Amino acid sequence: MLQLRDSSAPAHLVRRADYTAPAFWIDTVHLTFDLDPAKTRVLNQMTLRRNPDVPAAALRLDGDELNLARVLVNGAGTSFKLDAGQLVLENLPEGNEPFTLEIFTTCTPAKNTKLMGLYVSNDSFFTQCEAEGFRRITYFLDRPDVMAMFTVTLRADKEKYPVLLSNGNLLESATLEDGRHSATWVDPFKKPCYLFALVAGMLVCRQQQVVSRSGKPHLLQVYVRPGDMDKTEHAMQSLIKSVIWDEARFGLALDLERFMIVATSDFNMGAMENKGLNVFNTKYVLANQATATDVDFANIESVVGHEYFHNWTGNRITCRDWFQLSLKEGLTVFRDQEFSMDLCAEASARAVKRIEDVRVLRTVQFPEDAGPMAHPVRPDSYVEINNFYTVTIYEKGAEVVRMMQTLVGRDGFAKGMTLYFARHDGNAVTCDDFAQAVADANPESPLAQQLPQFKRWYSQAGTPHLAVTSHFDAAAQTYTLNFVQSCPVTPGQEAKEPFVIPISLGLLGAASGAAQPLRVQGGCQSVGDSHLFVMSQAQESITFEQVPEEPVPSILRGFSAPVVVDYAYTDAQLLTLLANDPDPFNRWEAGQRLALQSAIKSIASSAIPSSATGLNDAYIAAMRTVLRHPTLDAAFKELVLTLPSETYIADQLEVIDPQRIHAVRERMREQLATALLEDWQWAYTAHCQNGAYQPDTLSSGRRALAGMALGYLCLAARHTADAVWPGKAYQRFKDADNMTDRFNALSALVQSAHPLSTPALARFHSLFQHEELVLDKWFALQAGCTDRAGEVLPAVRQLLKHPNFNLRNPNRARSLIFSYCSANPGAFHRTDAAGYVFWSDHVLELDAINPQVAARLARALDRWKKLAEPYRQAAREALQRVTAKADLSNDVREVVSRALAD
Ligand code: B3K
Ligand code: ZN
Repeated sequence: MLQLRDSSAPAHLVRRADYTAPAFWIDTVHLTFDLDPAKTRVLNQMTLRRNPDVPAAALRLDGDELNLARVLVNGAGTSFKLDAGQLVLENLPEGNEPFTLEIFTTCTPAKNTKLMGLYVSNDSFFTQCEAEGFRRITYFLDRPDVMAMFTVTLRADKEKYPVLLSNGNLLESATLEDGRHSATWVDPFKKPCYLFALVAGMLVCRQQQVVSRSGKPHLLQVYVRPGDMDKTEHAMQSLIKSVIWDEARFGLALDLERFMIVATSDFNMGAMENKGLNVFNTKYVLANQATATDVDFANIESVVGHEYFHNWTGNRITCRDWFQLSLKEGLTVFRDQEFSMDLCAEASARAVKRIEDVRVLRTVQFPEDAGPMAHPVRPDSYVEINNFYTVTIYEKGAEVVRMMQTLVGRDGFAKGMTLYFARHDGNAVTCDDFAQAVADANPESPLAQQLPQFKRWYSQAGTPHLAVTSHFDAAAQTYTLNFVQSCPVTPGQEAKEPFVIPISLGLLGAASGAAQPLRVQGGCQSVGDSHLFVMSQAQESITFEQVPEEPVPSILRGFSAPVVVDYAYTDAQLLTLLANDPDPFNRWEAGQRLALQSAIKSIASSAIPSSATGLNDAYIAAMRTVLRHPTLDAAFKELVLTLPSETYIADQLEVIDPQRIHAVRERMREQLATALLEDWQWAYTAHCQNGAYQPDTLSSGRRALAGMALGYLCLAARHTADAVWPGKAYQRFKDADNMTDRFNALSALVQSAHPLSTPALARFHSLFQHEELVLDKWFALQAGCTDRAGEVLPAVRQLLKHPNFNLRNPNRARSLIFSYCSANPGAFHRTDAAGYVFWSDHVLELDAINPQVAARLARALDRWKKLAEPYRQAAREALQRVTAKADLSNDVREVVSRALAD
């Protein structure tokens, strides 16, 4: 038997420009698995034919860590060779007639710690094939533009693996001799191999039938480990809502008789949209009020939706090549965002969702776009495609789709989707094809008129900056806004061309704060209170007429484009926007700008942070007004009162001193805690009772605000030596009937370093020691603690030795190591470099187990070049230490070498 170990094949840059269609098509594939953790046998029987458009002598099939036993062409033995991981067949039948190819291999799922391909988790078998994991199961044309009809037969021990699942419909099942059984599944749709899945194990399921508009019944199933059934109701409800929404909003009905979700606790990412058999990280399936927070419930709804929506955007129409990844991911994130918003009962909850999405984009994607891993939404090259499942592909990609919707309108966008499916259903296509369909369905729209220029959003990396100045002409009663756009240099892209930027605008009266009616110069009539200005040149202006007094501009309402707006707002203007802007996004944004301006001033001043003024009285007063506001809802208040994160503040600065940023922000938190003491007391008391637990937006918002208030009250208590609020927090921690309130109370104690946090943490652990997902929270809270930041690393080191810690489980590794390295800058960036040494040790240790997870951790030092000394030099040394390792994975090597590149 030939053994091939080729995962350490030398790094090879894959370029979009080199795309060629495959030389062979695979029409059908029948896979037969004899499942055994130590040695699984895979028989792969395919029919293939040559692609007459791409003549080639040899068929090259991808493979990785497979043991090859036999190759037959049309039933007879044939010559073959193995070359750079590929199985190469040169003596194939000539002509365009189909031929059969049979390949027999074995693999070792029990030793698969990469969790790509076929692996074992808690004694069950799972697969993960996207992007290139199918080649770890059998030799294949592992590329998304090769779509085949799949039949899958699974054989396994009946007692250990009573449930045998694969894509599509169950054709037959049978009991075999020697205690084994089998099941054969047929997928009625052709699909690329990255959408293949199998699951085998001891699982139970919640199931429900739904009927689509056409009257067809569909069986929905959620499979989990026995013992987790009481945590499946929310995922099932989320799935039902997803089915209904996609049909109502886009006319996209479920095309399968059976749709299954299976949860596993060992998973590299959130979930995977395999056709008809989604595999999920337990984190995005399991929830009940005792173990999951409101945020968990909301995430489950959105991830279940996301994977379900892929059934059309990704599965029915897939990507021609992996450079087109955002074709399915950007579009599907946009769809899941719209789904979550459409489910909101109140308009304010929609705005809250939009703010949360933008916050992720700005705190994670903007830094990515300004760092060494910056890449266009449609990248031009990669070494390891797994490194490109990024916030740029997903979240910025979603913003690009959102801008299209803004430019063609909601109905126009729905028409675009319809045309996209009419043209491309069943095919593997490109981002160009999608944009073309939306434009063609809306020929009069600004999108259609400027399509080639609009598509620069796909090709140019970097976050555009919009410098805005204003001019008020009192005599003429005109108000002009001048816009100048620019985009910073990114790796491999020196010069940028102007983007098409939809800018939603409004004007408020400076004194009254009232929304001003808008009359655009050159336009014929009033356009109401809000105007969409579509900028396409490097510099452009817009003039409003009949403006009696100098107004306050509300720019980029709803965050209508993923850009940075630079406008020299005065504090007074921002206070006007914060109090009055009818656009809730910009209302929130005004508060963020005020806090940011104070933070930046304090960071730049020479005063030591503890005596720096930090937040001014006007800001504090404005926050009090928001907190006590009679009609704003609690979720929105909580967002306004949340200070910009350390990462977001850092992203605004040329040179980053993480300890100074941390100290300034902590000082601001103390100020908010003490200056608003009575207001927090009122807020807690007014929001802490919420009746029977429901994870709806309204009561989630109330719990979030009560949690924030309790956090600030415990922080304030530290300075006043007050024992009452920590005592109340401990009591609430003990008595809470739901995880949100319980965890918020625990956090309040931990984040204020109160002595009661020690018994509380111990109690929490003993209560939930058998709940993996809750233990993740326990680890993450301690690793992410921002108080007494210097003490976090020793605590993390201690927790590494905890019996519940397991580096092989990605959720656990993320909960401890990532929470420290990537989510706690004040504790991670130490002057003694110990945080970076810890980081490099763990990147290397994880790389030997699971390169994909290691490469994510490696990104924690992306922005090292912006660090002040001594951090910068120490970070460089840590990166160099990682690159010096000889047998580093391509995944990690690509990330660290891009970080170190000049
Ligand atoms: N498509 C998968 C992600 C696969 C990641 C591979 N490294 C989940 C999703 O985006 O829905
Ligand atoms: Zn996705």
